[in-house]
Amino acid sequence: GRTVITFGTFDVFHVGHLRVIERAAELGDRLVVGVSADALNVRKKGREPVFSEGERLAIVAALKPVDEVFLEESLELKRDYIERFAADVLVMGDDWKGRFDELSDACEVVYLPRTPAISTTALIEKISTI
Ligand code: C2G
Repeated sequence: GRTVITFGTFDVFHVGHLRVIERAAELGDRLVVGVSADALNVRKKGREPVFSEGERLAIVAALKPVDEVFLEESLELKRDYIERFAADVLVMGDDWKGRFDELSDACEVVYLPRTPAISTTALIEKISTI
């Protein structure tokens, strides 16, 4: 069977996250999802996610299209994760377009279009102005 791997923070889980996971799952037989660690988010975005890594892992693991989850500790470890899970396809949203092309010797690399007009940042803003 074909194993698909994808990565994300999936903070304040929303329908854009759901859609990319559903579309990733359709590209293979088994979907593995790397959920980025709290420390990785602090390094990358300068703030803690709203939901902890344990909470975000639990939410993503409970989704029907998801077969396995793990904690993504570093953006630089994609090649190791691809090997560890024997992934045939890496899927990322097209906000990452081109960024992982150097991994195409290890597996197929696919960028899917983002769901328009929804983001964690916009949700936080919307909620905070209610
Ligand atoms: N996404 C989407 N549509 C949206 C919002 C997000 O398709 N409206 C997708 C993103 O393109 C990504 C996934 O949902 O593929 C997770 O998004 P984020 O949680 O923002 O993930 P990010 O912090 O970009 O991931 O190795 C990558 C890291 O884990 C970072």
